[in-house]
Amino acid sequence: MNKNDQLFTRAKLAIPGGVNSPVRAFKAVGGTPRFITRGDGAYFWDAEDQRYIDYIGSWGPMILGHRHPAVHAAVLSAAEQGLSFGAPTEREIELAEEIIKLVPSIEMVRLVSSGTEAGMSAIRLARGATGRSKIIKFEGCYHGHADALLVKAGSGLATFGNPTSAGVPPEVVQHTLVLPFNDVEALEAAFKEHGDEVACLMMEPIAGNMNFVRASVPFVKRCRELCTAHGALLAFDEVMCGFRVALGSAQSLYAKEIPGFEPDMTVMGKVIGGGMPLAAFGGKREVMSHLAPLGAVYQAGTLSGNPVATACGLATLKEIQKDGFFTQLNQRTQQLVSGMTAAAKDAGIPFCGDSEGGMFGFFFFPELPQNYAKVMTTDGAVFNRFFHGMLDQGVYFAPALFEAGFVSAAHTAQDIDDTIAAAKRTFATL
Ligand code: KE4
Repeated sequence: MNKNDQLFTRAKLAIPGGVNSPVRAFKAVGGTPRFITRGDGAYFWDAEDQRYIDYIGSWGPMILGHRHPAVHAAVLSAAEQGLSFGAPTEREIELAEEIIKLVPSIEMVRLVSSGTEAGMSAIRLARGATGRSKIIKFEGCYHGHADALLVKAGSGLATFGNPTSAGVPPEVVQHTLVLPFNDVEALEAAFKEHGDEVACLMMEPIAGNMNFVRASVPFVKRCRELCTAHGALLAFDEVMCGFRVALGSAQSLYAKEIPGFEPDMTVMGKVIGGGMPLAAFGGKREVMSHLAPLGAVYQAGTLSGNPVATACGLATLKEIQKDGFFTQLNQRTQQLVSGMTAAAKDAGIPFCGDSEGGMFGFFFFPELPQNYAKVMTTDGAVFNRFFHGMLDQGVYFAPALFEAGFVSAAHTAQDIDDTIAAAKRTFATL
């Protein structure tokens, strides 16, 4: 048994499934998960000291690549001052101000420690602010594992083919309407029947938990109009897209197509923490003012706004604002997707992909799927053979069909070319 096998055997004795988050267990793709010892730039190394080009980036946070000097310097110097105080610090204000500056729809923001916590809190806030109970989410979208949102989630659950989680009592999800993504008709019907009971509609603008499925512009426009018409709050879950697909996040891309478009609330995570436990939810002042200690909606957290995490997040947000950052990241990611698509074509394999900023997805289909039902028809066996073919050549893609991939600023044109060459060789084996 090699070191990864040994570690996995040991891990499974002490930790359920040997992992602290299900998708890491390789259950969907088979084989032994790689136990990572260190990362540097676009790469990380496993317990066998095997190097991989990393296209996970911790599922989004590592947009600068691993061990960015300015980020590590900021984290180490913050740590020198103390790890956590449970009292307000100036850096929390700085990070809040930075998020507000970069995402104009956000007038106030609350920092928390995970995307799940941010999404769960946003739902409670929407319900408290509107006095309503119903929420709308979409099949294939994942907003963290809070009970009310764990219904037909598109991340780990969909990979296990289990549309709802055990342990969620039916009464907890009775207020959660799950609609097909990109389906305006179903949306209209739901609002027609329940519109005035809906507290909020939560959506991933680009569904990275279905690999990579864009909400169409007409669909987003209709979500906005119907929420406005019925007094429901539109919540954009940008935990994955936030500061990843564009500096202004996904909502800035839709605002280019829909004049004046803004969500009422935004949920963020991943990149804003730069790899440390930090997430956030924000929105209009009159909505956010319902939050304790100002208002009646309770929400709290021991490590919320943690001083080391905020230093990491601030240093990360500083770097992504540098000239040309997203232009180059966009180019690199597009180079990857078009190179792989061309290689698949040459091998006669149905394949398509899409990308925005540093986020990408690909499918073994001739054209991009628009919803969860279509994504579910993917041939998982082909995907799994592709995944392992690339892994064996030192290229680490998401170990699950329903996950997006991520390119960092540290990935060079050579890394992309090497990845495409590895894909050529792998396609030939399919
Ligand atoms: P966390 O609680 O994992 O920080 O965030 C939950 C979440 C909320 N919203 C969106 C759009 C998300 O993508 C996520 C988390 N994404 C998964 C990957 N699909 C995290 C990886 C994992 O579960 O291990």
